[in-house]
Amino acid sequence: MNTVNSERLLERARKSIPGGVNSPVRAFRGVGGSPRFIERGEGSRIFDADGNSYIDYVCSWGPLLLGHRPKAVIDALAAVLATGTSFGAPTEREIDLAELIRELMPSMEMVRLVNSGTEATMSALRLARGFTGRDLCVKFEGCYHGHVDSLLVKAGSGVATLGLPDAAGVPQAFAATTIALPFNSIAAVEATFAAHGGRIASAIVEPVAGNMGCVPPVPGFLEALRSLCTKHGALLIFDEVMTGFRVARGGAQALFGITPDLTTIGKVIGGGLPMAAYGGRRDIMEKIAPVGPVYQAGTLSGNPLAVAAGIAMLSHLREHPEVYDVLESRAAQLCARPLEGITVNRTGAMFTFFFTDQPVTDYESAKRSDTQRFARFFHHMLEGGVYLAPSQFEAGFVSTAHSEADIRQTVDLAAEFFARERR
Ligand code: KE4
Repeated sequence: MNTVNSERLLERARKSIPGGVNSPVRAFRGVGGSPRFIERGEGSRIFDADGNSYIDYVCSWGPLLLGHRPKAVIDALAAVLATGTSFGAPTEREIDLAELIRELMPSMEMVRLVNSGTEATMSALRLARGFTGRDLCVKFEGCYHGHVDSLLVKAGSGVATLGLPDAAGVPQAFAATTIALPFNSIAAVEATFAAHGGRIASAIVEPVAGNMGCVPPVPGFLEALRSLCTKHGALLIFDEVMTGFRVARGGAQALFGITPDLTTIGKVIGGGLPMAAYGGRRDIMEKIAPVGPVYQAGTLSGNPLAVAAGIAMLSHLREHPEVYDVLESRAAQLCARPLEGITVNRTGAMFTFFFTDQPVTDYESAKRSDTQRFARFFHHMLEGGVYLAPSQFEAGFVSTAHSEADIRQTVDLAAEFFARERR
């Protein structure tokens, strides 16, 4: 496969942009080799600077539930461009989108639009502290909630001990406000609330983890988290930036029947434009400025272009619930064939092929995957025209634009890899 132009562009990009990318995972550090510079997308496919085409299972890391350039979104953007790009003042569209979000995710009684998932989670954490008057937050190892200082932490020396910085530049004092626990460990959550219950402002969780690879909750885990938060007066925050409107139209909270106090959403609600939101119980959200004392702001929050794309996306999902039957069917077809030495985790249209023959239920078990073998698989697929997430510890995504033929082509290409390994 000719990648001369991508390689040349990477060399040029590195002179002006750290690693040549505007987000680290895009640099292919997890799999080696040189990232492809993408020129355009259409439906289920992306096309790189050398004219190579790929069936895309990254889908911009989740936003493109309807594939690249869905007509509804493109038409909405064309129309709004005629009116302007930003006003820094309230617009009716923002009300329309907030009402749509509330309709599809009723636990979000009030909504504040922001520009990224990181902004949404950072704001939700601050709001939880402001509402409860407490400082501590519980998170789970392997879950990623954006590059919020206090969430870039790793577990302390033992369960229920305060976190340690997990990235340069994060002060110990910030990390010490967070307790990082094993995902899916009810015992760890119980021990932590027993030790610190009265000091915990919130517990934030990806209800289906996507950022260690796809790891669904074990039965009872989310329920335990819900009841312990209620018992100790802490707020349960569902970070549905990835799962929202993807694993079900109402998100993981609808799928599992759990009502969080706050929810963060993003990705799908922007349809590929920079858009995210946080929201939840009215009594909590009314603590947010200008109504309440918890400050949060944003120049481009509720931006007309992003809001127009979001309204188009969510309106389509509201009017076409059959979308979720298509997503389920395509993803099930993709993950159906048992593969030697592979554990496939999937919830709806998000999935991960872990290169281990053991179950993957948390970050420790995910890390047992053979990342070298995954990297060989990744490049086999890339060379064959299938674009997977360039890391074992990421989720893959199916869109409604993925055809049965796309899935068959993908499954057959993967089978070639495993057959070749056996030779
Ligand atoms: P952003 O700030 O990247 O918009 O959202 C952060 C975020 C928050 N919560 C969850 C559950 C997320 O998955 C994310 C971002 N996800 C990554 C994918 N692993 C985005 C890809 C990237 O970092 O380039």
